Amino acid sequence: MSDDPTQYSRKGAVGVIAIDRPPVNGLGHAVREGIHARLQEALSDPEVLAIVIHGGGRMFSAGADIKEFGSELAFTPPTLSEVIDAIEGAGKPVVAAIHGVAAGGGCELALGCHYRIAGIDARLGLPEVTLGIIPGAGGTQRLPRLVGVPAALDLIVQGKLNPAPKAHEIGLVDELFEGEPAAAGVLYAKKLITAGGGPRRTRDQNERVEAARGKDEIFAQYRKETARRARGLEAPLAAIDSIENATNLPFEEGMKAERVIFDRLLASEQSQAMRHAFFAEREVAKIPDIPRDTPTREVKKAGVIGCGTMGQGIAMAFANAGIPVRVLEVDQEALDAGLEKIEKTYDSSLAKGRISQEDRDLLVSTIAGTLDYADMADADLVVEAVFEDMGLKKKVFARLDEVCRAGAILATNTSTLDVDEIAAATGRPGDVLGLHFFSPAHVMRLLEIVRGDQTAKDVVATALALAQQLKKTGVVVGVCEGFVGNRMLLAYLREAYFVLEEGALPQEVDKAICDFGFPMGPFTMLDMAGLGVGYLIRKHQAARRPAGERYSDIEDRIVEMDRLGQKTGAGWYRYEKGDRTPIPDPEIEAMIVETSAKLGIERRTFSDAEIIERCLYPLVNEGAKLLDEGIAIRAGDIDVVWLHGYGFPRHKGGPMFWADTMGVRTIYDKLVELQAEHGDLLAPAELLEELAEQGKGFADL
Ligand code: T1G
Ligand code: NAD
Repeated sequence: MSDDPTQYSRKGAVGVIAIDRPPVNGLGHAVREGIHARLQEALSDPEVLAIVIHGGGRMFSAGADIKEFGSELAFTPPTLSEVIDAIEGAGKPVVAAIHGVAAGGGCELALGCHYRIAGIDARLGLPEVTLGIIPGAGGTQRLPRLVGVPAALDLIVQGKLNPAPKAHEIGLVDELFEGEPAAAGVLYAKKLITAGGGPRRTRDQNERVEAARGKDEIFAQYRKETARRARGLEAPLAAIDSIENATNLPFEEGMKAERVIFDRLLASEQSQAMRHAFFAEREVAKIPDIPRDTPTREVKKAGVIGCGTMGQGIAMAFANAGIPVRVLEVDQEALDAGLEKIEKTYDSSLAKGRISQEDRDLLVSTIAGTLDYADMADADLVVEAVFEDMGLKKKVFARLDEVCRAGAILATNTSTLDVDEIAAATGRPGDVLGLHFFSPAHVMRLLEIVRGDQTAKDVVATALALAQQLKKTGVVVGVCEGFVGNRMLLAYLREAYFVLEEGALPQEVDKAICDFGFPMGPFTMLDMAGLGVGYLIRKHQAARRPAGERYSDIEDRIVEMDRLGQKTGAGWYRYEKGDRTPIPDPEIEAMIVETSAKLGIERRTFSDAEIIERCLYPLVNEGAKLLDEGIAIRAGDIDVVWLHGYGFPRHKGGPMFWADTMGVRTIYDKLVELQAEHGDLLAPAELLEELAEQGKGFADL
């Protein structure tokens, strides 16, 4: 075995197998082969009375090597199930010593061992459903035998990693340890030998599955909740089926059934989409001209200018990451109002039991208010979040340029404005970039990192590191109006408005988009975000709109009726007091119908498929333009922006991945058709045309 990422050593009567395949000890073919061979070595060594398996580097194992999926190697013997069966059937006790993470196949490997010990800060779980599959090497059959059906359902169907103390509590782990896994494993194995502890096959421990045999109500109830929570996802429901099999079928039959389900899901579009999302999320941090080891600047103190909707959330994002932050406002009244809202938000988290009183007090004390720019002098990074007005933002940046220390990073949270023009208001454009948070900023995971023409590489690298610190997904984008997310959003909304003028109603469009997999449709989303920001942006754009270009003013008229959405109890829909359920409003429907008449448009019905085409194809088309212009580095980055910032369904992989599943040719042809009918706003992007003609997709870029 030339490429053997496993090592074997003996510590007295204990044989030690170490997995050493950075970065995450993925159980690719070479690793499986190595473990299998080392196991035979230990089993055939008469001196060895017990065996320990542990991982090298930062974890036990992240499971099957996802990169091998779709290649022959994934199923070249020994398969993972064969390796696990060999361990389980061993005549000597085998101990899994887990540190860092044991996920998926890594956890299944441990389930096949006779004993499991885990580092106090380790995490264990079977997150396969997050990849659109189910555990495929016995996880759905062995886990319920160890922890019982309810705990197994929670772990597998929700796909979360459990902290080791919890894993110990439910019986997944036999003992917790501190320190090195190899040493802890050997110590435990020696105790076993002394105590005469022998092999203990998980497959034989049937008590806990028998306890749930025939209790269909457990599974029926879980299916009901899961169908609601994981709307449209195949894997979570399939996992319930497989766990139910564990209670009703003999082990081997349950294993066979698990394999059938696994293979079906592995080939599914949903799983391909979710695996794409997994790797796309990891690719976003790789910037072609900025090496991963580029030194970053320290961000230990932060500042925020403006404590409105975004300023409050941004300040809380810093505080939640343990970074002390000062917020500056125009006057005491505005400052007090902003700080009060922050306290209220933490108080509601306290009331919901999400944080303790102590945490609440600490977080609130991490945020301080000021009216004095001098208090920004020692900040390492300042984020501006004042009104969306270029003149005002330039004034703020000029002031920050005067007071902030050399080397401080100055960021703007603008949604649409030109970051280079803002940077030019300072004498240090290399230290300026956009940090585009999404509302609510302390919750939404996406952070668009807007790289200006002169933004220094270490500033971009620092922003990427900061995104991780704030538990956000940072995506680097170039400067253009609306950057990646909002620019595509505008194309999507534009067509949604036009579809209303041509015959659909808000609730029909929202239903089609919801059924597609979004958490909500455009009109419910607009009412939730507030119609004010969009109105200002459209007013701002009006001056530059080409004469004669089609424009729908329905939403402007709604805003001018002081209907700003949920916060005013009415927008596209109306809302009962204290209730966020959108209620179709005849007044708005009448306004839409009257608009069609005024425009001379004969209204018609729209199928859900037509609504999807009309709203999502232009969104993809705008994505293609953004790739062409180099505003987005990769198609996968655009997918990550939409998955984390706009609720694009993960089981569709993101707009660009979805476009490939639809076929770029299909989308191109449809856009050509729509352009002929509705005008050049729907003209296909050059890149889309190129790919269509070459029979390629965005994945080929
Ligand atoms: N296979 C291949 N590559 C993987 C991988 C895996 N399982 N897990 C991580 N990587 C790569 C990742 O792309 C990145 O690469 C690097 O490792 C560091 O990852 C039969 C079939 C373990 C919690 O779902 O959740 O087992 O970008 O940045 O933040 O039932 O990685 O550096 O080139 O995420 O410290 C089930 C997936 C597989 C766990 C660590 N396993 N991994 O997080 O590092 S299916 C999972 C994670 C399975 C069996 C089935 C996380 C992590 P690069 P990272 P991290
Ligand atoms: P907002 O109106 O809620 O808050 C702006 C705050 O800035 C107000 O509290 C105001 O008092 C303060 N302010 C104004 N002039 C100031 C000055 N000279 N010095 C200090 N403070 C000043 O607006 P918002 O929604 O928080 O938006 C802020 C910025 O974030 C805008 O650029 C907007 O485009 C952008 N943004 C908004 C959203 C969103 O969903 N609301 C999302 C992303 C980005």
